[in-house]
Amino acid sequence: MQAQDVLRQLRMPELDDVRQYVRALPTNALMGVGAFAAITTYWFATRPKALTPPCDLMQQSIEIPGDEHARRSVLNDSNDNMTHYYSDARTMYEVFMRGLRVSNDGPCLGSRKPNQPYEWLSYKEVADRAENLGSALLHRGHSHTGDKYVGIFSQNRPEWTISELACYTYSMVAVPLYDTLGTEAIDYILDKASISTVICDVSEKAALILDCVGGKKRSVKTIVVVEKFDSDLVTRGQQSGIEIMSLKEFEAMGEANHQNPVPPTPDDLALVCFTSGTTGNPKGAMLTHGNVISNTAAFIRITEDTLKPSTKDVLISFLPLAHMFERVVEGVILIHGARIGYFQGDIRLLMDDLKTLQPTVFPVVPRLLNRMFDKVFGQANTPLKRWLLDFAFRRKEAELKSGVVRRDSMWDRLIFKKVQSSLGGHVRLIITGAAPVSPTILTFLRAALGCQFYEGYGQTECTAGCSMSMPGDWSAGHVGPPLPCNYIKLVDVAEMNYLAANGEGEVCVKGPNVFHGYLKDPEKTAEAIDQDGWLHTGDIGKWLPNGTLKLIDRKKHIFKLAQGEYIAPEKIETVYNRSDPVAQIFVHGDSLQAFLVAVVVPDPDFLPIWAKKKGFEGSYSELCSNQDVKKAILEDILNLGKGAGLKSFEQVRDITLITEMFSVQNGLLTPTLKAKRTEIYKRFKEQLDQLYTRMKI
Ligand SMILES: *[C@@H]1O[C@H](CO)[C@@H](O)[C@H](O)[C@H]1NC(C)=O
Ligand SMILES: *[C@@H]1O[C@H](CO)[C@@H](O)[C@H](O)[C@H]1NC(C)=O
Ligand SMILES: *[C@@H]1O[C@H](CO)[C@@H](O)[C@H](O)[C@H]1NC(C)=O
Ligand SMILES: CC(=O)N[C@H]1CO[C@H](CO)[C@@H](O)[C@@H]1O
Repeated sequence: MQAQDVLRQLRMPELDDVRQYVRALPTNALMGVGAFAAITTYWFATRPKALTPPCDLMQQSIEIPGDEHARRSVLNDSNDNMTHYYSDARTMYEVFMRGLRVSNDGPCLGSRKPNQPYEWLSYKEVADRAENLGSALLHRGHSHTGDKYVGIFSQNRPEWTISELACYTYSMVAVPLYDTLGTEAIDYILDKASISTVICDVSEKAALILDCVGGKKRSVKTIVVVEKFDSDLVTRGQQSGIEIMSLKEFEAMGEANHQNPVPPTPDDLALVCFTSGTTGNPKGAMLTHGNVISNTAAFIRITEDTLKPSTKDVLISFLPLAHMFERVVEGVILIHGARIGYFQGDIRLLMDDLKTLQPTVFPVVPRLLNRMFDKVFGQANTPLKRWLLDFAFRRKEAELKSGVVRRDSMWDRLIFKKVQSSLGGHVRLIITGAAPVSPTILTFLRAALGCQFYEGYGQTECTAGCSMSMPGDWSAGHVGPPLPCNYIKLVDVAEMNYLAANGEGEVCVKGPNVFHGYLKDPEKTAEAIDQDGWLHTGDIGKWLPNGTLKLIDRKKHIFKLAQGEYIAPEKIETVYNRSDPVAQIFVHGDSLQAFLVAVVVPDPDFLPIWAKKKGFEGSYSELCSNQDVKKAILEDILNLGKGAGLKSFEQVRDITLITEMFSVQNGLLTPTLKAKRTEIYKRFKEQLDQLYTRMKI
């Protein structure tokens, strides 16, 4: 096949220059697949320059003096912490005011109705509405000294950011709520933060708050609803002593009772972000303005020479604002007077929103990247297309390795144009965070999308990020060096054989982005931040030779038995879990005991079949209370343990059978289906204690 045919088959109109170049070559060079050598030559001839990285990419972090092997970014020449970037923007309130000034009251927040263009509120309009809303909150009894927590329970939309700014304008504190917390957790939060006002987007969420409160004595007095609601909701509210108001009414009330702003200081609280962990109730991470500003500043610092945002930039906002990742990205946008366009609230319409908005900034999570990757590969449905896709990827990957990111090469025009224009065609910054992304997918999409594409790592307790990849380092499989706002050190986890001296250990973070503890929870706070101010993340990291951090493991739940042996119960559970009659298992031990015990939930479907083979009859609950069945199950899991190489002290000595499945509903699993170990222990403490007492007799 001739090169021209290959090109024509792809139906790419703008390739005349390439065709001409190809035509000018001797015929034999054009034969077959060999033509691609010529195209490659063309590519070399037109190869662009790499962007200049902000530091030597072979040394992206350096060790700070002291014996802890802590490391910091190389972007500052001293051991100063970076608290802010612009001295006129040291709180989230000032961030907004700066945006208002530098954009000269330009467009700020945009939203759209189905199949309509975006409509924009200007910076001044947003600030005015925030003052009205904030004044109404004060009028209802909120104040920065007393009742300062305000619930925001909404999808991303302009009113979210207006409500948040209303809080900041009067030094009050936003407390984001979100669906996946579940009613029990939401009720817990309302109570913990003594929230008297919740701003909801739709009446369903207001109803959910009423459900949470139920007949209980709670602090909620007002629910403000953005969208339409009916009189039933108002009546239901009245029954619980809660006033339901529309946002419009509420803003009008504020306008009639206007108060002058009471701007916060960097040390004032900005948000309390509740996160659900694997144990117990959600924890409210307290973040100050200074926390958020330092994290924002670090991002701006890293990219200041390669990507400084301007008023022309547009962010597509669809990742939940209740999470700090999206909040920090919005901060970077607002501080530069750029624009935020919200998706319509339906992720299935995101592609349409992208095409209409044509954003330049696109924050993503790995799940979405996986889907994009699958889609691009799905479309390459013939061997030739697949081969071309791979070939084009290899060429662009080679460019990435030399630091070049672009989307004007012939490979972009030939192959990658489609995926690029599906994002609106103007994206120049993508940042992924929140979960690990596969290196293969990251590298492929970096090549395909041809824009600056960063990977960050962090958690709410350090605001959002503590490390991020550097401009120019487009290699995957690490999460970059520490941000300029924090140090990172790795701490020994001896029981898992990770030692700081080998450059491995638990990732610990210290700096002005580290949170100020969990709301009214000194115990959990002390577990997260040690006496020297280091946040312990629970992730295991490893330093790479060029000073970047690679995440390699998660610190497991581990305890010592009385004789001093370390036990990782999850590892043992995974082995025992393979037993046919076992549906769920919880292995328990503590350092006062010399052996392990477990509670087992037999599988309701398999237990009867399995038991019958062993000669036992009866209903599920009869079998579960049959001591001989228990013995048979114990024997089965011990055999599995032996086969899997568990040491004798890792094998359980006895078990007890229970019929209650661990579930999200009964509070024994997290929404992501991980075992809440503390809760499971509490629930079955009596049975577990009995196992120990029985063994001693
Ligand atoms: C930087 O921050 C750390 C932890 O917050 C603190 O211990 C250190 O003294 C700070 N350094 C400077 C120069 O302020
Ligand atoms: C940094 O080191 C890692 C691991 O050795 C490597 O994969 C990556 O390409 C390096 N980055 C640069 C820019 O050399
Ligand atoms: C046990 O096995 C089930 C099904 O095979 C799986 O969903 C579950 O995650 C496993 N649990 C553990 C602790 O390995
Ligand atoms: C010593 C030093 O270079 N400090 C700098 C760290 O970074 C911030 C933000 O760029 C600068 O303001 C400091 O001067």
